[in-house]
Amino acid sequence: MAGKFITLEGGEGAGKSTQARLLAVALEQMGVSVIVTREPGGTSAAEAIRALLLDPEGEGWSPEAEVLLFAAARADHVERVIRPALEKGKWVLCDRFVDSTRAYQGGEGGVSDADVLSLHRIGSQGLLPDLTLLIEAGDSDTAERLRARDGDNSDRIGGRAKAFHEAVARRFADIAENEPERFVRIDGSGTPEEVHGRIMAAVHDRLGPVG
Ligand code: T5A
Repeated sequence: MAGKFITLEGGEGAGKSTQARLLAVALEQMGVSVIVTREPGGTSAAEAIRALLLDPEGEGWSPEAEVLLFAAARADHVERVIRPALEKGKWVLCDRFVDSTRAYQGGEGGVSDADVLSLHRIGSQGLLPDLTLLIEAGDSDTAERLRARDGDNSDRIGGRAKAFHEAVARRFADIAENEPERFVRIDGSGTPEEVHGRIMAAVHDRLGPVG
């Protein structure tokens, strides 16, 4: 596959979507053909699964059912959008991917990392990004950003307890430390432009000259 696959990971409000957009603009200015997509979602079927998973009024799912739904949404997304784009030489920027399942449903979420990765192998042929940017912003920064944007409205997973989100952050950090060849940890504090500067430095460092 000729294109590059970059994922952005981190907790709610870390700035993933903002940074995906800024990175896409910068890459396009360098002559790279880019698509920006997200998980759960990215295809009509996967967006339907997203609605089932995140509906704050929904009954909720067992950890096992939840992990299967994320894997099913991802399988469709990989088959219909991500692989075809990479095969055409496009760069794919994806807001969350399998590492979110490992961090949220794995560990504290109740499903083993080995099981999450097995489902990923079955559903998505184990596709892994060329580069994963883990954006880490402090609790006070993210709480303020989310309050300003969402008020009291959060989705079913985003609305879980603080301890759950702290465990997710630790789990992301552990995964990144164990897979240093794929991950770069990005300081998510400061202005969006400052974070973008750190991301561009990481992309050049890991993927070489662009364009
Ligand atoms: N989930 C997902 C799982 O449990 N398992 C999985 O496998 C997957 C794929 C998805 C939910 O599903 C869970 C995780 C999530 O709970 P989502 O809405 O797609 O939900 O994801 P969130 O991470 O919740 O999305 P957010 O939009 O809340 O976070 P982002 O994308 O990290 O943040 P962003 O860029 O939208 O920024 C948030 C706000 O802050 C501002 C932005 O303008 C925006 O208003 N902002 C900044 N403000 C000041 N300084 C900066 N540097 C800023 N950067 C952004």
